[in-house]
Amino acid sequence: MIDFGLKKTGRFLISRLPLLSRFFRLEEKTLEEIEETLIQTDLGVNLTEILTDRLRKVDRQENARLNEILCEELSRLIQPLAVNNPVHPKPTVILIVGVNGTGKTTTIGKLAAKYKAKDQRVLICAADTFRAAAFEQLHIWAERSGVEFIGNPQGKDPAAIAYDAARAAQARNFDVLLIDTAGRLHTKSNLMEELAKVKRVITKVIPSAPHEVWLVLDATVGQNGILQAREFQKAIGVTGLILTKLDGTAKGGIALAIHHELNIPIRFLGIGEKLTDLVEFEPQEYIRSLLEIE
Ligand SMILES: Nc1nc2c(ncn2[C@@H]2O[C@H](COP(=O)(O)OP(=O)(O)O)[C@@H](O)[C@H]2O)c(=O)[nH]1
Ligand SMILES: [Mg+2]
Repeated sequence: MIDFGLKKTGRFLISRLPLLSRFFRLEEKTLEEIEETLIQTDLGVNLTEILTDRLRKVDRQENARLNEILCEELSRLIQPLAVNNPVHPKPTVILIVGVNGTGKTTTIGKLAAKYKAKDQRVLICAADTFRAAAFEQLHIWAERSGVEFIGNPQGKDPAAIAYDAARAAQARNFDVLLIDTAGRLHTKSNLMEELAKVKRVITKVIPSAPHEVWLVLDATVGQNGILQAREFQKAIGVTGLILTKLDGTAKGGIALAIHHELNIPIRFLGIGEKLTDLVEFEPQEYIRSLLEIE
């Protein structure tokens, strides 16, 4: 079974649903218990309601395992979303955006290592000029993952830094350019304007770029992540999501809520602080792991 960082969520579900994995008959009281428990894993009200409605209709005479019924119904509700242009021209430019502290810089380090392991030449760019330590933090991740790094510790203009990075990636034939950005400015509209500007200058250098804009969301903030995603989507457009810190929460239902509510594919999950703690999201496997089904 793939490790999606769901130990805590799985354990929570098992402890709250003593009937899980045993034979039972669906009764109204059980359904309410299931509903409450699912909401507590941050599966969201909408998805939970649809799910319990379906469970209500399951033939009550039929004996079945609760987690298997849940798995079957959830799997039907959660279908894979098409990924935006899976094959991109070189250099593939990926802009990483998100609120402060969600794990952008860490995730870039992990992504860099992943691409490098596939023999890709990777350049990572520090375009977060707001946070004082951002340059050095990304530099350390570049060394850890063994990829090239570009930035300007004195730089004040993220668009200028991103511009130089796009030029360098093109001139030096990199396969992938990952750009780190700020998650906080004096105001939200400042941040969105800055990100839009970064996006524009990249397009100036490479007309088809950025090929991806990935939004990093912290799984522990729960439903708030959905609001963040809507804001970023509206302001700059998002082609994929990365959900971090799943290892630290019993609210692993949030990935499915996000998948259900937003029409944006989740690409990766962060399941720890180490270089290798990043896995590709696969909805069906995720549901099985969530419900502790082998
Ligand atoms: N447990 C856990 N911690 C993470 C994960 N991803 C990032 N972090 C931690 O979250 C904190 C903020 O990460 P950072 O990359 O600096 O966030 P940024 O502000 O978005 O760039 C750091 O302490 C990271 O180690 C994850 O998947 N799991
Ligand atoms: Mg950062």
